[in-house]
Amino acid sequence: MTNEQQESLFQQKIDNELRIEPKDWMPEQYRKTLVRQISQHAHSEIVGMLPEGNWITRAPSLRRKAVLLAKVQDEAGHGLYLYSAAETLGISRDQMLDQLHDGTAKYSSIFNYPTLTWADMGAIGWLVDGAAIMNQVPLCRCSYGPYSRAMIRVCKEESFHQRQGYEIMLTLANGTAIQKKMAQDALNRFWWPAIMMFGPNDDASPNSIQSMKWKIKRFSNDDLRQKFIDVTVEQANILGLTIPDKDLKWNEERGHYDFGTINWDEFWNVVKGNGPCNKERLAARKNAWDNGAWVRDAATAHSEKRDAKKAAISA
Ligand code: FAQ
Repeated sequence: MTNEQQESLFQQKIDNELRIEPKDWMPEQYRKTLVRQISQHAHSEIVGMLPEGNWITRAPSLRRKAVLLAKVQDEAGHGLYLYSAAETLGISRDQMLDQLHDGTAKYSSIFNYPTLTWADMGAIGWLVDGAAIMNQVPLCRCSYGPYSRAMIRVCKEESFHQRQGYEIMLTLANGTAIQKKMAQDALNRFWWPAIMMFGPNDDASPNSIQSMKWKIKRFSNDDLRQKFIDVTVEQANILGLTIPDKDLKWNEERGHYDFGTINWDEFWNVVKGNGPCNKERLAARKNAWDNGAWVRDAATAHSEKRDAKKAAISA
């Protein structure tokens, strides 16, 4: 079969909503796109543990601490499912982590902002996990089998995360004047970075057209951003908080909210490594990797010893 025939069969499979599995033939660019997206997604989950990890020891009650701890552990789990899904494409976890540590792989811009108050745990759950769900539910139907299956469990857990954040915001918004102010301040700081999570506008998104043809992405960056804004405005109204966008207005004709201009200079600055916490986040990850070297070495030595014992018994 020629390469063109293989490509055409591959596209037919995708058009017919069949899943592509690890051992199936796939174009090299499809494999590369998935490695890029899935590994960046995995890195986002584990770097995303850091801003919240910062608050585990300072959660205001035992209940809040237990819930936050469970959420952060879920994020570690998401990272592991996603690294495993990417490994089925022929890249090792060590290679992916090298790419994170040397800055060649990206992770979500949102995790380069600091978490200054407890209300930030509410804003992250409500807005960041809310945006993550909007982006990730369609990924449950991604054409690549291992990624789509991993996303089903991730999304179930993300919806618990979103609710824990919203509940924190609801409690603060109905609390004292100072608590409400704290919630508003967190919304002010996280709103724009959260809507940047969806990536550049469609006309500045080099990967979208091909990724949509391959059904890796089902919706464009702008479509998902709009959906997120439309549902979140209503949630902010229930909280009695104000979204920090003076241009936010219902557009009857479009059936959507119009919103203000996103500061793309800020976005690209953060993506390029110059956000408020990029250096701190990367240093924390590298440190964790170096400090964990003895655990990886011990596990490898144990497994070699076990294999050697088995081999000696069967000899
Ligand atoms: N940050 O052509 P596109 C979470 C890059 S998980 C940094 O539109 P694409 C859970 C993009 O990589 C959050 N870089 O790219 C949680 C590309 O660069 P490259 C992560 C960004 O891939 C919650 C370039 O810009 N979610 O939050 C960003 O088609 C709370 C051009 O962009 C995922 O990873 C950004 N925001 O669309 C954890 C979901 N946006 O690679 C802890 C899966 C774009 O060519 C606490 N990923 N870039 O050098 C996706 O859906 C897609 O990859 C997009 C980007 C939509 C993120």
